[in-house]
Amino acid sequence: MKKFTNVADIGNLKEAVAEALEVKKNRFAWTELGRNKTLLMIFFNSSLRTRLSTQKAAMNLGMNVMVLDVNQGAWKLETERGVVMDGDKAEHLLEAIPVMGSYCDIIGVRSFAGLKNKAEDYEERVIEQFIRYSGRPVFSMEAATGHPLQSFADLITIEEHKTVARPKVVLTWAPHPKALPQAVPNSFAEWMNAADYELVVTHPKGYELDPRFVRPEQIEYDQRKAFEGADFIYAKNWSAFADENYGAVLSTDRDWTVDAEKMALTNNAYFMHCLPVRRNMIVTDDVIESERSLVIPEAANREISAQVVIKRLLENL
Ligand code: AN0
Ligand code: CP
Repeated sequence: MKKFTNVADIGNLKEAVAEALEVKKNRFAWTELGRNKTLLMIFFNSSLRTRLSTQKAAMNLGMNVMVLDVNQGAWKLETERGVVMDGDKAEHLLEAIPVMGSYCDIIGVRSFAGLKNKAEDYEERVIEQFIRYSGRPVFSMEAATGHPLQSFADLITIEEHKTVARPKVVLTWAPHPKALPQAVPNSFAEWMNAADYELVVTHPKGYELDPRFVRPEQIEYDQRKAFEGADFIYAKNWSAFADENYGAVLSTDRDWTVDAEKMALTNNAYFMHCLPVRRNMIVTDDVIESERSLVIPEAANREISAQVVIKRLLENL
């Protein structure tokens, strides 16, 4: 593997899950692979899970790890070419990227969608520049349009808990006070479709995702109807994707909050969320605390998905 930004990069999903379960059983079996190799993790945005699980995964492989929070202590970076840099930005990404690449063997990048310029977000300008100019294999730690390490961990978690070959998985929009990217739902849909599960996506009108990820026939606007017979409920908020209101919060209607009454419509479904989650906006306390909640094992599997990805990048150095 040369880079990891989407499901295609990981190849056969059955093989990837099998490798993940092998890694999970014996995570210190490859400590020689990463010896004297350095991972550089670059964060343009906040993180708890990605920061810790990815660092742990790299340490399991024997690597050295460096973490840079670009917005804390580094020079403010200009990302547009051709700008007269007479403002507050002291350095250009076009120098910063090859410099960062010179100190490491592999680079992980977190760079969220700005939600202001749809073309810029959906062209993945920041991570694509890292891929082009760093001279190193690059993996996404959530970029503008996808969060593949999360979706891979979600897939592992579902494979560990499913009781039928092709479970019904429901991705439900839920309310949140602030505008959030579409990265998590985009990737989740991409990976669930690649795994050939029965995917149903439910959200208020206006929240349709990129049809590259969610086919129109997979949408059910009636949330309660969507929940019927579900084996897994995956909750997430996202902002509007459509050109006319890209990045907007169209609704904060708490009638969409996942609660016990709606969970009772399912096939005793498991509840999933990538975290961080706002309780009693996205999901009620009792549902997230219930024995069917998978949020903690799901987060724990982030170490495993990251270890498989970094392991494959190391194997290809
Ligand atoms: C981010 C998002 O929705 O993309 C990160 C999720 C892993 N969430 C928030 O900013 C709350
Ligand atoms: N799920 C996830 O990526 O969490 P963080 O934003 O805390 O890394």
